[in-house]
Amino acid sequence: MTTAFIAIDVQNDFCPGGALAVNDGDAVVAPINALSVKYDHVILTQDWHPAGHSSFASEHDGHDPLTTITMPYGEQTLWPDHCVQGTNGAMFHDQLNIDRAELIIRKGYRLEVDSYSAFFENDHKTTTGLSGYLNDRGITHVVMAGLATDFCVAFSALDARKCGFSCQVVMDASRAIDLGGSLAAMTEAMSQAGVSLITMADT
Ligand code: VGL
Ligand code: ZN
Repeated sequence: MTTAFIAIDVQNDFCPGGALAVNDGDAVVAPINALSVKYDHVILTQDWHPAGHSSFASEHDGHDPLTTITMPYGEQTLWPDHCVQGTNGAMFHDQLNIDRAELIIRKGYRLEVDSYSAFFENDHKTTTGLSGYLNDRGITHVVMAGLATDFCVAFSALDARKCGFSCQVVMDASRAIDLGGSLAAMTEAMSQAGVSLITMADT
């Protein structure tokens, strides 16, 4: 079995002080650095939005951050402006060790559609190319951790299963936004989909 470790969105804007700070978000850096030397292959994802991205509440008059709207592709949560291409907020946390990363998948760069998952944008159709990349390289198993457990990590894990990969999520190397019960709902969805929810002690 060939395994890739995928570190999801360990970026300044998801860490304390950032535009979309996840509680305790920077606590994932040390365990993720430890995980990144345990597996054959390392991949990073980077949330990478153009200014004025359609997932930003600031683009929708009268709509506040952390509310939802209906987009042509379905329900979309609106966020504060975050991870704008080229800004400091979009950079990886400066303590994240990215030396072993073989691939960086950037996502959310199309103005009209958001992308939580490392595999597909939120229309659940437009591919990032990751599935093909993993298949081409003979990688059959993925281990994931990062930010945020209930959004980009969970959507990536569910899509990994849809694409036929076995998948583990290292829960204590991830932190959640937890919006309206999203952590419990997405944890249940991952379990139902056959994602193994593990801890650092299991790795
Ligand atoms: C994320 C909300 C918006 C994430 C990215 O990385 O979980 N969440 N963009
Ligand atoms: Zn985003």
